[in-house]
Amino acid sequence: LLRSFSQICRRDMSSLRSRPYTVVVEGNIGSGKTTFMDHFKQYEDVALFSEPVDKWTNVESHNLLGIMYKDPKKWAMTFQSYVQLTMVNMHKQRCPEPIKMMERSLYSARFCFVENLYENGYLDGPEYVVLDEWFKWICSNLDIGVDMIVYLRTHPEVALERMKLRGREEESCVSLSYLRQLHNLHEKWLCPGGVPITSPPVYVVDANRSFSEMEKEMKRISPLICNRNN
Ligand code: DGT
Repeated sequence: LLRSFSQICRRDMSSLRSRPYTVVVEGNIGSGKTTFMDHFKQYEDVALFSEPVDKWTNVESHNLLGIMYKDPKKWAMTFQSYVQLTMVNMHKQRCPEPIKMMERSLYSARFCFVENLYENGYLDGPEYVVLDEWFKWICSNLDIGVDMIVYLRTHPEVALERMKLRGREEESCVSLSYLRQLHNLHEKWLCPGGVPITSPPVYVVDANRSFSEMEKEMKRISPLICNRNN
């Protein structure tokens, strides 16, 4: 399945671009995706699409993120099903600007979170298969390709510190071991064998550094995203 990821993105590239140049910002919980994306607010040709956490915490007044963390065995399937819907919506949302920058994607939901919940026994076989069938159908029938991934790579310990500092109530039970598992799945997907995949190109950022140091990195990466000739 991981191998088919490149094919999904390649196939879509040849399909006369029914979508804008799409950059996806990935990284563990607390890796600094929001801060990274904030930097791009200054560019007129970039449209920012933040992760719909507000929807996840309030679907007709149900806090799906909260109940998923409280009782994953009971609610993981419901939550992932909704994440998948909101992510497809984000991939397909109209974007008037030539560059679309998204926080996370359908892919991290599938390759990192769904995988992790299954490996930990929070999703049963039938639930996992149904989510996967939906995922595969979406990939085969909708243009949800990605042109570039920015991977904010952090030590899980650093991610934990930042997450605690932010203090999102739903995440109070998130442990270091959970962040380690998610970190390993991001690595397996984006940097198998320690080397970033090339299709779509993955730009790896050492996001352990302070936010002021990260500013320099953001300035360095901006021209790669904003001044392309395609
Ligand atoms: P940042 O700016 O790097 O600190 O980003 P965060 O931590 O605000 O955003 P993110 O995507 O890492 O996670 C927001 C919350 O939603 C966090 O508790 C993890 C959870 N989450 C995101 N996507 C999924 C998913 O597909 N499945 C599950 N179970 N949780 C998810």
